[in-house]
Amino acid sequence: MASAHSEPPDTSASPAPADRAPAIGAIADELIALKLVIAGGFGVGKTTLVSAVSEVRPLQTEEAMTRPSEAVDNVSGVELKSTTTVAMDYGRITIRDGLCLYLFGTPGQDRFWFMWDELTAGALGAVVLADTRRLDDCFPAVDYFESRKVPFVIGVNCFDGSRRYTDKSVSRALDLEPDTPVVMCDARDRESVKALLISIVEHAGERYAVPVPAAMHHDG
Ligand SMILES: Nc1nc2c(ncn2[C@@H]2O[C@H](COP(=O)(O)OP(=O)(O)O)[C@@H](O)[C@H]2O)c(=O)[nH]1
Ligand SMILES: [Mg+2]
Repeated sequence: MASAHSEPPDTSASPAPADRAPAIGAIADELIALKLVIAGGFGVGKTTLVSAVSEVRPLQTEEAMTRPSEAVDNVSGVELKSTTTVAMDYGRITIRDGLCLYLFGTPGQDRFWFMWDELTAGALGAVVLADTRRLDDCFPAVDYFESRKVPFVIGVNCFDGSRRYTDKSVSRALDLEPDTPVVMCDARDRESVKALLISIVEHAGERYAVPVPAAMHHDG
């Protein structure tokens, strides 16, 4: 049987400076818990994504949308959306033995901006979900993470019937830094979301120049 754990982290190299990044390589044999933020515009599929992969019953704070909030939250282009996340989504997924990802969804509505700093504190990175029919909606999240140097990937949630774009054209349209990955996904599909989450862990690992644990070798 091929071992997925054959490469212990090289501890002989000089240790990473303490002020650099979460020491994700240093504790490869122990439980690693990483925090990820799931961001993106209103109705893009954040709650759906967290629910699709979470092993714990996602803590959701969906509320039926009231008439007064309809005026505040822009629902144009978001079909059949009758609930809204009033605070945040929370979920957990085990990628392999010993590697757990904790997911924190941002509230989509502009009036909850004040929560983003709290949510992002201590996060390894972020996923910005995008809907190509409303690409502009993810600009604020892209700006937020770029300006704070938080590694992120774009997850293009491919809604049924929406036009397909290449990762390059999405990257150009959002004016992303060239190394920011763009990953096509289906927020309803566990394996698709898992692949998206692995891509952010790997991207953050490269960004921080920390050996990403053999953890990333996953079986299906
Ligand atoms: N067809 C399709 N519908 C989706 C997908 N992702 C989310 N939805 C639907 O889009 C609506 C908004 O999703 P939601 O997760 O609440 O968005 P949020 O505001 O970002 O949390 C819900 O009715 C979902 O069922 C998808 O990938 N395909
Ligand atoms: Mg939501």
